[in-house]
Amino acid sequence: MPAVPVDVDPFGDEFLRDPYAFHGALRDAGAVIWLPAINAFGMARFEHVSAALKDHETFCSSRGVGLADFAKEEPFRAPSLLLEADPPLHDRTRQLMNRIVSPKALKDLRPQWQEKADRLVRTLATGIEFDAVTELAEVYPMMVFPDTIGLMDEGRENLLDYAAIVFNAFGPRNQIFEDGIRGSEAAIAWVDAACKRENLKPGGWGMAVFEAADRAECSNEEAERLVRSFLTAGVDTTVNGIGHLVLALSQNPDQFARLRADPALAKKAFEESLRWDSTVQTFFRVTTRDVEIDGTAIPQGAKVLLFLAAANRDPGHWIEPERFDIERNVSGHVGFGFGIHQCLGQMVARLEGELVAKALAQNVASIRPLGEPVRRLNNTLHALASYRVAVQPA
Ligand code: OVV
Repeated sequence: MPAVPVDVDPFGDEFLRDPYAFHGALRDAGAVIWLPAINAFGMARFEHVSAALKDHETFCSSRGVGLADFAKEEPFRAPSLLLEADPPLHDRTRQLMNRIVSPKALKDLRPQWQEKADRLVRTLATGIEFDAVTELAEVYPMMVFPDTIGLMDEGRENLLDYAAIVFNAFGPRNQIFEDGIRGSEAAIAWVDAACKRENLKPGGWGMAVFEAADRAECSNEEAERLVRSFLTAGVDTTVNGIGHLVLALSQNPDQFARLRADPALAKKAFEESLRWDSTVQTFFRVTTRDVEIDGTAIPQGAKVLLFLAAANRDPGHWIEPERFDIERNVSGHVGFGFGIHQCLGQMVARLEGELVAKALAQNVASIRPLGEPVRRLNNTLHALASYRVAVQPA
């Protein structure tokens, strides 16, 4: 059976502005769909998205996890040694990085990160209103993450621009990509410099990668590129994760009341916000062989777009998936992916999200939307530009 064609452009403005309006049609069309707009296959049901993520031998990453097929096209930048790699390379680099982003490292960071979240949220709560994106979601990760890596102080504001460019580059070379890339040479040059050993502070996660290189766990060139992974994946993701956490809590006062009554639900609240609105909406894989999914053939060497966010709201898997419910069991959600590539920084993101949720629960009596969020269109991220909320301090 051939894949059912679905005539929507998953990187068009209309789709990116409200992807959730289109996901139902994608899931309903079939287990495997054909997307003529981008000449690629797609999967949007939970069962098949999570199965593909788990089967990295059939659905590989080394030919790129964006639309560009590295077997046929020049990558936008030197491929990531984690995200755009398969075993055995991936397993070596991932092991090295896992030792740095360890439970112990996160445990040590918690007290300082908690104090920073508390102070920021308490200050914001004393006003009548604030912008949950520009004054909270974009601020908090920048208060904690660059220092943890040990980044140079000058020019850190380039991180958000750089990440937006790279996440756009996973899609086609559309207007969104072109608009982002214009005038971006400085941000790219800054990131290249920031990844170098001589520009990293001692004691940070960046220098720790070079110390692994000194132990011959990787080359110095590989170390630079692994540090680049921290810089690319570590900021815009948590910015928008936290943004959508606040969006969800403010639009669902009953859930915020539950959280206020039991701040220990903070961790679950952030996890549910990631299921409910998944920051990384999509990633591609490439088939390493002819494969049949639910009776539909996908040939070897095909790009397959995995709709993570659609899987996370699949009514075939979740009860009332549109409902934001912080007490829901969200285990198995694919907001951080699944399998060997599952987010390296998930503990970092969870810690940031939990601490912001907890700070809101303890310091804010009410938080309500002042209108709709303003979106920033990105080919991969569900991103926010601005979201004003009214607050009362606790
Ligand atoms: C998950 C992710 C997104 C973007 C870049 C990277 C990883 C990387 O490894 O560079």
